[in-house]
Amino acid sequence: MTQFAHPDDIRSRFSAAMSAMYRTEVPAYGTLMQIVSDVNDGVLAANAQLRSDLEQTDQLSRISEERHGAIRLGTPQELATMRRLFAVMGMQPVGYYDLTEASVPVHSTAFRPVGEDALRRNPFRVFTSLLRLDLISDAALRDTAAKVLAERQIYTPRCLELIDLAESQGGLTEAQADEFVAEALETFRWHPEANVSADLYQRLHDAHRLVADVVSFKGPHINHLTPRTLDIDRVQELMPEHGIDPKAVIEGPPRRAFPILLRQTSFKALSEAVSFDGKDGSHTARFGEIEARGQALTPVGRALYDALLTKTREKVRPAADGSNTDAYMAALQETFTAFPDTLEGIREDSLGYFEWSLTDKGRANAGQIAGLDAEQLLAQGYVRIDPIVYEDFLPVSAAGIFQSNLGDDDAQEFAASPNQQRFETDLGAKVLNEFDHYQQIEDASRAACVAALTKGAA
Ligand code: OOG
Ligand code: NI
Repeated sequence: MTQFAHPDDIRSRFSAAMSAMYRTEVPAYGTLMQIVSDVNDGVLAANAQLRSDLEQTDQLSRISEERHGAIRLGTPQELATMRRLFAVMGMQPVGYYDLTEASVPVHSTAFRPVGEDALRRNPFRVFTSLLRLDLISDAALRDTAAKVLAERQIYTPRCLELIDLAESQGGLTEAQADEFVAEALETFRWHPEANVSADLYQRLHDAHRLVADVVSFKGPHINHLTPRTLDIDRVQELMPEHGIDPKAVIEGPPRRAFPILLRQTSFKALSEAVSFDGKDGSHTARFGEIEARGQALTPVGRALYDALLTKTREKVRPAADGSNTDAYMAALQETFTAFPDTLEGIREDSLGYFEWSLTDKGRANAGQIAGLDAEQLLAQGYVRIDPIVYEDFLPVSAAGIFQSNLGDDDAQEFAASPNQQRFETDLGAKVLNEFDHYQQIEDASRAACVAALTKGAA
């Protein structure tokens, strides 16, 4: 019997390799990692309750490991192969995001580990977008772009062989896994030589900056890597002191006692030297981002979140130059007073998902309880509930991140046109519905607690 490397382990190696590569490509990322790590240490030292909660739920070790990245692909074939590549490291497509809503001509999914054990081992995920050339109005340009994309091969030949091998063998040996990580990394590398002439680059750029970013290069360079921080407001504040210029506002919900969903901020894209058929030029695409993750919301909670965010933006639209940041943040805070900020309140209104686990008292009484249901077991301290962490993304936030590094001068508008079916056909699989998934985690954890405690049920 051959011993295969565990997909979680391959993902950890890949995530570390990607982080090391990005650090050399984008030095400000290294600086940001250092700020985040210092702030996280400070928060944990000052907040014993948070440290203990993270320890209890076995999440402490993943915090410093935690990051996501993002790429933008050009063709359905590239997307379908990317799905197979990520599957080798235990990452599945979760969720469908339509970015045309925000005038960005892509639709996306997040490849990520599913299931608690895999997330604990390493939660690395990649927000993956597919360009929608069909939305480009200039037909000649569209055809030219399609031709350029059809001719490129973003995967190394050995990477493709190893994906085939992983599928046919049912895994990769340790040595093959190491080779796979090195080969897969090549796809995400920055290439300073463009695939197109300076003239074509300009035409693509005029259609939409994002089109130029996808079509002009040999591969889908990783465009950011995002560490998770325990205090995003503090990191936002510290960035300028370290020579990093953050975007004006933190996307997502306001600061809360019980964080929900996702808060994100980024720093502006770098201008990088590019050679277009030997002619010197530049391109801005790659940037840095940080995020803070809170509780996953139910469809009811999410609807309330969306409504309150819309209401806030009707009052104050955050300006990219930061001129009304304080007014926006104040309006956000004010509007969100309508969203309960206690665990009881969130649970009472069925706004968020919770994970159930045994307390010390519960473990001491395993298999000995009769006649109590889950709520009674909770009330009597045999079990505890903790918010389930939101592992996904937010379209409005993603749009804000896209926009902040596309510049504020992009004129072309697109009508919203979600097309999940088309996306799934191109992907070659259905995306997992994130709400169903969180619901399953909650239900399974509650059932497991009841079973572990109940007399004669174990
Ligand atoms: C992806 C932007 C979305 C996030 O964290 O919401 C994203 C991109 O710019 O390609 O990464
Ligand atoms: Ni991101």
